[in-house]
Amino acid sequence: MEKTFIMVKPDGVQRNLIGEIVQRFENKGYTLAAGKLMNISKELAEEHYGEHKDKPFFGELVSFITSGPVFAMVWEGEGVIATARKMMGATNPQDAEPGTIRGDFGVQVGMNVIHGSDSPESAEREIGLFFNEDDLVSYEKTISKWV
Ligand code: RTP
Ligand code: MG
Repeated sequence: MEKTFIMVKPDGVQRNLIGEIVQRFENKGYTLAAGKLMNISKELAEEHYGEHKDKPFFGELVSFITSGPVFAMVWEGEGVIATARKMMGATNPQDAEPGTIRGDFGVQVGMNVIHGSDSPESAEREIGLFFNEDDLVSYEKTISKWV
């Protein structure tokens, strides 16, 4: 089954949005496969956001994502990679539609509450950076046939 890496960023944790965000993915019909509250090291942050290493905001991005605990998760379900991106909304919360997570909870591009993998390749890479294979729990929800 398709899996994606989702992370509540330090601003989301500080603002008590872990429950809200988990709830949205549960309500949608996706299944939580793994989750942990953790601090990200500078090394992991630089690796995770490696594609942005030459961007002017890279330093700020790494310092923000390491500034406090994040809640890292793996969510599973049909089309979850692309659908999670829609649920998150545009990168800049001021461009994100109301009803999306960033549209409902964010203001600044540098503090946009949530991260989600942007492709199947990113999802596989990011899940591997944050979780071991045996952290992922595989189970069937009896409600699945109704979603
Ligand atoms: P993310 O990787 O965090 O899920 O966000 P994204 O795919 O929507 O956006 P991406 O282009 O990957 O950018 C990664 C993060 O960098 C910060 N950013 N700051 N100051 C700026 O102009 C700027 N542009 C991007 C954002 O926090 C974005 O989430
Ligand atoms: Mg990205």
